[in-house]
Amino acid sequence: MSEVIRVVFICDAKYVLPTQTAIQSIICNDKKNLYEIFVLGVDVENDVFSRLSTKNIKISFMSLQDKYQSLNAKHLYVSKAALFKFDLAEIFKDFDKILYLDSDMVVNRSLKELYQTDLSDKYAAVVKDMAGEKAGHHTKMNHQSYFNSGMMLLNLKNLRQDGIPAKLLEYKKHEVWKSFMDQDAFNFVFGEKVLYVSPDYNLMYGNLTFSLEEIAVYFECSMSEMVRLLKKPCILHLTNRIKPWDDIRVSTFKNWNVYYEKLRHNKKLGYRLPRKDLTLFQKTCLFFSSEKALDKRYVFNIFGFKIKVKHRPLP
Ligand SMILES: [Mn+2]
Repeated sequence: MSEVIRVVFICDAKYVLPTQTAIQSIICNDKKNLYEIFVLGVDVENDVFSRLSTKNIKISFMSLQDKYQSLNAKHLYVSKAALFKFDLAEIFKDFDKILYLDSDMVVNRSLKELYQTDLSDKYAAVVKDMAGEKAGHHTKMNHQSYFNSGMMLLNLKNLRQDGIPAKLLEYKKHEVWKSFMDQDAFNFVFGEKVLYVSPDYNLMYGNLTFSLEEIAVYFECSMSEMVRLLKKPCILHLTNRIKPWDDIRVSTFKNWNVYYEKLRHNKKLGYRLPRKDLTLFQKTCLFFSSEKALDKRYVFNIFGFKIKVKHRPLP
């Protein structure tokens, strides 16, 4: 019997839809391996996740707020979501390993290969954060590298052994660093006891505002390999400042919308979601229109006919 792939998402009220879409993307790309997906709700009461379970993928929803009420008061500088994230090794006491994923992600392939990564004595398998490193986030903690905490294959056993959850909470002493609060905490506390894996497993599209050559050199892979990864990474991290569920114009919309459409048509969801992309009619109008702003009313002429098109306002 193959190993169960355990995945955890932390979801606040604003991220219900992105979390459902991320889960849908996992469902679409692995019909074979067994998964247990946990959604930890932060101020989310409604379980709109477990109903999406399939033959091989069991989804559970947990709302843990009570346990953290007192903690939260003591750690004013840390969000509730970060408290959960710091405490994953304690929340999942019975497991030795779990894959933490941000909700602003889509998965384009099976997670089996990543999940089987041998962590040995490391705390986590992570991907380097090129933008963070170029901005020098690692230098303030005297580290050689800086990783993104949106995808972490966590070695829960070692984290518990070394009392890491408590150390992550203690990190609030460094609140002066402000930016990337929880990401800095993970970098600071994990130190360099992390295993760097391919950017295939956390491709931060919105952050990679560098030339293809720079990116390939940074991640130590060939240009052609980098092109392949950029086209369809195993895990696409929607790090754009504007998210595809808010605006269809962002570069990652196309990839994200594949799974959003599957979710929309998933009968188990039990309610109707609005379509996000343009209708064929709107696309045709746009093709003939000289103006490309999508959130306006267009008036233009085709063979002398005056045509008005009003785009749906972006949700
Ligand atoms: Mn993220």
